[in-house]
Amino acid sequence: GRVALLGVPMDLGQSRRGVDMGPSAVRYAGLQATLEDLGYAVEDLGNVGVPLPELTEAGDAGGWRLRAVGEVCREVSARVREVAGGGAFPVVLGGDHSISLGTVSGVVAASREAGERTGVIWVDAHADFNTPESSPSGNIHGMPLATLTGRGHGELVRIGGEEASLRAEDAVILGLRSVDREEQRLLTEAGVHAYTMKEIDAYGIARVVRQAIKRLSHLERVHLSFDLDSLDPEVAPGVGTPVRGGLTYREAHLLMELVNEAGIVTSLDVVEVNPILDSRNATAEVAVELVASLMGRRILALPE
Ligand code: DIR
Ligand code: MN
Ligand code: MN
Ligand code: MN
Repeated sequence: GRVALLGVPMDLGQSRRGVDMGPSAVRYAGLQATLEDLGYAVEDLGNVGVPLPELTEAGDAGGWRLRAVGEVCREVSARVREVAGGGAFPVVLGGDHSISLGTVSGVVAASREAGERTGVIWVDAHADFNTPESSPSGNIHGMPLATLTGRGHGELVRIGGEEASLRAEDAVILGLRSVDREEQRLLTEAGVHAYTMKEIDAYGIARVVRQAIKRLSHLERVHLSFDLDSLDPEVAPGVGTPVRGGLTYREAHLLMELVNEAGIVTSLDVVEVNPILDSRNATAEVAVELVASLMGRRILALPE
């Protein structure tokens, strides 16, 4: 198969600098060679341009950020639509999680052209289901899943056109352990199914992942949005909003291995890697290993 890599050095969806270096960190950790080793033909499309806050932020700070996130994500959406429409598997490297507004609307546009329906697996410590009204931080990276289901900033909701990109029932969250008060209400009302760390602890990651996959079995395509803060901070320290009690190294791999076995995922984004906060690029390295598991790496790889 063919894989297309696209970097989005976006740090405007939150306030910690350094996440704009995520695409470099993941490339440096060997993503392309790892995928080629698995037999993929990989094309790196480079990065989408993202404006620097230092050069532009004077004056109307919030409004400028919102417009810039919208512009970048429209560009990401167009690029991803083209890649997915051409039959390659898009792997989009963040940047903060606001970039998924572009990735998901792009894959959804391509799937609609093919008469197909897309869902998402959102692997994250957070629900990313805030709206401007509910959000205590105001950070756009805490809003993308709500926005993609039609809730929030109008100019971001409409990145993919008039219709919302996703139906709430076509999204599942895995690894959840930090939700804001109002966000909780929105999430429950919308009917997004969240598998929290409590279910993962109680039933085991394998059972939970199989249930999540079954819940999405009516869909032709599934996008996996992977926020590295889903992992425990001891495994992935290089993230802007670490939360204790996350996925272990093996839980995350088994998640990816089971999703690979199910053969349902058709696009991916890898977000929130922040090398400034990291320990010798460990978080980008674990990200690359997890992408390998998702894309078919086997512990026993020789044919029987
Ligand atoms: C928090 C944190 N719920 C917010 N969200 C993060 O700012 O809305 N998402 N970190 O990844
Ligand atoms: Mn997130
Ligand atoms: Mn998160
Ligand atoms: Mn985050």
